[in-house]
Amino acid sequence: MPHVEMNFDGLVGPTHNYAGLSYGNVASLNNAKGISHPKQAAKQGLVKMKTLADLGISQGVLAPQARPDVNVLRRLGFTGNDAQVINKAAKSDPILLSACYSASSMWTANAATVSPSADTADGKVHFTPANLTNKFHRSIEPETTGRILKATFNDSNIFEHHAHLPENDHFGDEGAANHTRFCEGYEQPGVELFVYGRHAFNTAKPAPKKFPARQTIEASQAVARLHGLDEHNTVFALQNPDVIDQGVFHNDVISVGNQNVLFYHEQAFAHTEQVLAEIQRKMGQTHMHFIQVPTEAVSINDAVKSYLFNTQIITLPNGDMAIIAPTEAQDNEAVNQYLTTLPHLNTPIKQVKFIDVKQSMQNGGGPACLRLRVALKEHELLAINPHTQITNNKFIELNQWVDKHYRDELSIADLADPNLLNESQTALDELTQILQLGSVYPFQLV
Ligand code: SUG
Repeated sequence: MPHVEMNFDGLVGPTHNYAGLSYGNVASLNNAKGISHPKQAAKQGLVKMKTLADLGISQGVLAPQARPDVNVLRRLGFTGNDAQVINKAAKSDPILLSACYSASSMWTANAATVSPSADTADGKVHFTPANLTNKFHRSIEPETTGRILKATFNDSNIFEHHAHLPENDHFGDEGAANHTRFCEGYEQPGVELFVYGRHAFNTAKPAPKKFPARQTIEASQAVARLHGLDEHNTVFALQNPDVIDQGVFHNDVISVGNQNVLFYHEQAFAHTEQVLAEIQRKMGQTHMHFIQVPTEAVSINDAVKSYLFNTQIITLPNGDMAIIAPTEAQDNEAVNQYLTTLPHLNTPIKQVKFIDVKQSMQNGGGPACLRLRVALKEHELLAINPHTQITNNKFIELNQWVDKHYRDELSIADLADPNLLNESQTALDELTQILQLGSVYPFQLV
């Protein structure tokens, strides 16, 4: 196997809950305060990883974050031992407590932006954790994300890890959710598409009116600079502000790419023709397949509900592409009809596979949100921490670990229970041994 694009899925953490924290994300708001099922959520995620591994795709796992984040609660003035901090926060600000409990790090498309070595000036694979400034519960992820990435890609001759961008909305960065890469073969130089929702320093430019644009062009440009990309291998595209206002809070809710394919909704970008022309020009000899889904086939509302574009397009070992869609896409009549015809159109996509990630979907996280893509050459693949790869044994071991530590159900009221912190820390401490990550969590660093 000379080169691959690996998917690193986020393992759903033990405190998975529905707190309604993401204004602009329709599913998160609709399911606010519902009962969550952490054990089922983690198992759905593991089955997804195993399904891809069984299809012949290299699959890895990224550890979740330690929650609740008691250090943040302390920074915000809650005092005493861990149990007292939680008790006090539960009484005086339960919404803040739920934010500090969020298992949102499962959506590893937001963990970082990754540029493969074929694209970067120094020939290293570059990682920049996303600062996620737009949502408080997510803005507390990047430091631990950085440590988990370093423990997973732990060879500094091969992997370059940057600090997350300055923590201000001007540099709001949501990572790979707004980034996709086109290439002929994964090991060959590609073109990286950065999609942004607004200009921070130039407020005269178009921007959504209702929901926030989480990604700025300033952030996208900074990441490209850090990664040693330049004009010839980058395209910056403005997301259509009107669709952000309809619930498309990340570009990966409205478009997805793989190799020479861009699968996108007609309304995804502000200047579609220009964007497509620039991608094709920069791809040179490689013929791009631009698969446009018209509004008359699938409305924005159906796209947002079904996550048709939050699918993973993967290249199977035989060279065909498959689309991995959530079962919600099958349940939606218009979308299911579209997906039934897609393999018969003249495109590289030949198969559709549905997977059940409902627990994540109810917080607005589909198959593509749950994974971070890392294109790797053979020697780079060998340099990854091998314990983070999903094999049959690792799948069994992680399922046993979930069975041992996770609750079946969690309500928002349950978050007031300090035992949940102990359970979570015990589980994660054991996980760092299973994945051989060393000490990555704040509670392990003291
Ligand atoms: O940031 N939901 C996440 C979903 C992220 C999806 N990622 C991508 N599209 N790549 C978010 O909005 C909801 C948490 C809550 O409400 O409990 C949440 O954080």
